[in-house]
Amino acid sequence: MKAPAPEDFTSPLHGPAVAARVGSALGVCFGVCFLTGLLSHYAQQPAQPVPFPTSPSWGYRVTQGLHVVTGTVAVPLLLVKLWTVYPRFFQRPPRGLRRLAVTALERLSILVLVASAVFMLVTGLANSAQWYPWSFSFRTSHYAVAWVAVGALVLHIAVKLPLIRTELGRRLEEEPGGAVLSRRGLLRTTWLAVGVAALATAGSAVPLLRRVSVLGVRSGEGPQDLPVNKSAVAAGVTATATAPGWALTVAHGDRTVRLTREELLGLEQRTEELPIACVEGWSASGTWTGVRVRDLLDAVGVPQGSDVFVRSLQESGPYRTTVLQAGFADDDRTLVALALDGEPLALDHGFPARLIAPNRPGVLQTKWLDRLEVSA
Ligand SMILES: Nc1nc2c(c(=O)[nH]1)N[C@H]1C(S)=C(S)[C@@H](COP(=O)(O)O)O[C@H]1N2
Ligand SMILES: [Mo]
Repeated sequence: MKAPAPEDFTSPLHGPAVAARVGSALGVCFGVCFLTGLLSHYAQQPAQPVPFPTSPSWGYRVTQGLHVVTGTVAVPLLLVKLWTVYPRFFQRPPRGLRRLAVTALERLSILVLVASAVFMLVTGLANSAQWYPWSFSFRTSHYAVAWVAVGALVLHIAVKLPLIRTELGRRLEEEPGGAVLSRRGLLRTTWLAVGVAALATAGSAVPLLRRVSVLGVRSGEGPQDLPVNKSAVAAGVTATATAPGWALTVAHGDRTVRLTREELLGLEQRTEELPIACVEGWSASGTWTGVRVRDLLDAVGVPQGSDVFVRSLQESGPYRTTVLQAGFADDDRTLVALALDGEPLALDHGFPARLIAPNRPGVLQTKWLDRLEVSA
């Protein structure tokens, strides 16, 4: 059997008009996804040469929501884009060494682009569904491959720019009858799929959309109207978190205070409305009451501008410890929360006490606190 040639695919759906339009939308999605991803990666860096801002408190909620929505929307766009251009895969290699080399390089760059884009979307989607079927670190690999994808994308756009400009500048005439699906029809269907994907994901970050959010798997469950990322049982802290002897240790060098929950409740209580914004894209706002972290640091003489090492009762796992950078530690809204929406914190939300800070990725909002420490 003879392999097909690009000329065998006569449908205009495989032409450059559709590819340029869908490709442009895909480029915008990848761009937004890349920039918001860089931001999220930086926010999770323990040492930050430029301090991550603590305001607006909902900033990370918006950027990470956008990250997951643009990533999800890129899936139907990438599928349509690949389908429109796949006949080019069957192009015969040209004659002549020079042209052959150029073609080989171009093909190689496309291969890198497609492979890295698929990797980004698959790992990202799996992560936002809390499914980790691999053993490598999600954040490290997702971040590294993002640079490969963007590099290959920039090269691809540079090579295709003249074609893209011509195609986008030309009006898309409805082709004379006969076609089962017109180019405009395909584009309309694509935009519709994009809209559905966006709505289905955005619901986990936008309260009004929650009911239509079928892909927002994490929305709505959990006590106190807030989703739960890791439960107390899963973290193995049920016994230690409910032990009557629990106390929060606040240490500055060898100056140490230990405060029971009763004692913490006896200190000045502050109430802040702050969101939990998970890297997986879901987010929800809560009204938190507890003690200002800065008040606790003052009690052991911690100077302004100090990073705080935070430790959970949880005995293992990547979120057992976090660094609360100075900017967050000194912000008046950063609390050791004891209550949520006027009720004692649920065990799954970090009872007896959890950290909550403005504009901070959910992964760093440590639950089941054990110790806050600044080295002297
Ligand atoms: N000790 C500890 N704290 C943790 C986690 C964890 O696994 N262990 N998960 C974090 C993540 S990923 C998120 S999104 C938030 C979710 O808080 P919630 O479960 O109260 O909504 O808690 C954070 N705090
Ligand atoms: Mo999270």
